[in-house]
Amino acid sequence: MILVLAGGVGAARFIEGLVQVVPPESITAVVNTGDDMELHGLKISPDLDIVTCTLADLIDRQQGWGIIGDTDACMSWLVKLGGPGWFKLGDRDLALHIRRTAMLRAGATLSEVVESFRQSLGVAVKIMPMSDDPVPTYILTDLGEMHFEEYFVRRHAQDAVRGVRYVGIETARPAPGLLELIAAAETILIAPSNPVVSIGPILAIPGVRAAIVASPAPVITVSPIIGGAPLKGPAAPLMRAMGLEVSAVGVARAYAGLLDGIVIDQVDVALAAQIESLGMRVAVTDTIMRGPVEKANLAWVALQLAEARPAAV
Ligand code: FO1
Repeated sequence: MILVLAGGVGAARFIEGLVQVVPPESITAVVNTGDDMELHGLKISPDLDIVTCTLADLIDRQQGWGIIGDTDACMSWLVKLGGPGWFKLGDRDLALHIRRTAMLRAGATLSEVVESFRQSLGVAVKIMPMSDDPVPTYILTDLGEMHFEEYFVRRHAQDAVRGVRYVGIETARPAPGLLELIAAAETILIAPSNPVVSIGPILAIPGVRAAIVASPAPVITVSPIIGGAPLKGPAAPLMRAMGLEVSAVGVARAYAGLLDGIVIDQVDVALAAQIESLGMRVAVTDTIMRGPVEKANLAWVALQLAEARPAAV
């Protein structure tokens, strides 16, 4: 079984590559819930929905989130009635949040909701949240602390980042079965997601990092930073705020102590020696997932790097 630590858009695309290389049933995606929030009285789980809907081939591929061909009739009325309009929720997308909120209110856990949606939408890859406990990510700015989505979507990541806080992380429990999956995994992949606000929360769940260190599985990541910048999203200011250089080297350091290998983009080939000196293997390839072929190649290279373990001494 291959375990993938996943954020949103980049992770979903990477898993679309994996399913071309190994059976989908052999993959379990552990997804960040730090972006989760309540809006319009609804429980919203952006990364879980992005991964689930991408793998169901229902995602709006141009945006990377939301449902393909969705409409915004309800959203326009929500705004007309004085509701917040900064987080775009399509009519079909809203069904996910309405159904999730109803199930949670009826006593279901987030894991149960995710499993129910996965089956309803016909996704073969197993999907689970990192935790069933709320662990919202807050960004500390000069205006005070705000939820990550307020920082990123509402305020367009314009505020200087003074700190990042995973609220409730101290008492958050790994999702049921997660620690066992980590121990049983034959390979652990850290998807090309934001190291600070997508992968960071997963690794910060008490017990997760130690379980990964104790696991015999090789741990491989794919750098989401290419040529000193992410393709999309606020990884640069967030990595800088955490004292991480915005490069493939910074990504290698972000997961220090966990990695057996990292896949970096060909534009960063000059960084390979420096990263290897950190004690991990490096593979260099085209990491920009333009289409299915590039996604499959990237997944294949990552799995090859996992298997290229040094001969047992
Ligand atoms: N991102 C935006 O930049 N603007 C939006 O209006 C927006 C709405 C949205 C609705 C549902 C959903 O699942 C994701 C949505 N996202 C939106 C994406 C999301 O903010 C980020 O991509 C993730 O939280 C980061 O991985």
